Amino acid sequence: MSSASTLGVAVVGTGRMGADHVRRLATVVSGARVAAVVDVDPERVKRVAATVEGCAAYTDPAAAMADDSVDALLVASPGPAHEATLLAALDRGLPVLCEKPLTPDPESALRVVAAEAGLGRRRVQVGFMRRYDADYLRLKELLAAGTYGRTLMLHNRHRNPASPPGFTDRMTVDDSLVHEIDVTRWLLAEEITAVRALRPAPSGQAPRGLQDPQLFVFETAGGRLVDTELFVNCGFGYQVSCEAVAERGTARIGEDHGLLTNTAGRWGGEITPGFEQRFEGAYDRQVQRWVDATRRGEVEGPSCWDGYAAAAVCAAGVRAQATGERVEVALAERPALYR
Ligand code: ISE
Repeated sequence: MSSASTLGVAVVGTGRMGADHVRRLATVVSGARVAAVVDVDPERVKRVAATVEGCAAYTDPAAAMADDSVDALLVASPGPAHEATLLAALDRGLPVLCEKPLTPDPESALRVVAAEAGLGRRRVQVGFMRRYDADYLRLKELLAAGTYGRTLMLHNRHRNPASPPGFTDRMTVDDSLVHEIDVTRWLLAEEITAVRALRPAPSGQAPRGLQDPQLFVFETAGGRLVDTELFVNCGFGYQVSCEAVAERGTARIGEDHGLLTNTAGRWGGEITPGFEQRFEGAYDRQVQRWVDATRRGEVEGPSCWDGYAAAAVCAAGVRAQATGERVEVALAERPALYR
């Protein structure tokens, strides 16, 4: 580390998530400083760098990696740019927290897995932040303890108020459903083996050409079934919930409304407007834990294998979406590093 006291982080990509991580590293997380920011847009990167004292601005990740004050990378650039950045970082032995997706397809994700496995030690953590959400952690603990017997099914709901411009059917899988894919693998501790995609009557609020809502069904290696309603233009707020059905009980998270009001003959509460608010605590915990582990010279959390496995299920999901058929997931052999 360049400074004994803090981890110098280069944030690669300063769009919606990247800018939020810059703010988080600069004002919320302890033990780190934003040493550099990188973006292909030279104006935007200068603007973001100016918000943090002593922060350098680059338009090329390689230049940031060569900067002596940079000890680690937080990658939040668009998915297709991840592979080149990750391979260069692995080449230099730099620790990385990489926003999901690891890469947008299983082939490139497998190349990253192979590069890290070749080093013989983990360097990369993938930003599946739901694993750091207090409610998901409680659910994981309950299911792992087996208190209600074996888990048989999961019912997920994933609703966004509106999809960003240019959002495609494929992105509903790669950007949105990918969270339920990771949560399923993590909560049930087994791989997803097949995917089906169903199309209910489309909402009139969906942008032209986008199938919305959708219903996905996963089968897992242990014969469990997991369904997910994905509705990315629901219009009313951001809602993510998960109900686990076990042999002797059920458990549900994501229904809490925070402040409840009673007035004028009605009771009510508020729905979070977006994922930054809903998962604020999870993002903070994820980045703090990454900084702490990195300063100890360790890597924890979701691995490149998790990123690859999610990409493989996404590929099956996209085919299921296009064909209407049940599609089996093709998974490579898991390298020893990730067993
Ligand atoms: C976005 O990229 C995210 O990661 C959010 O968590 C998810 O809810 C949203 O649907 C995605 O577009």
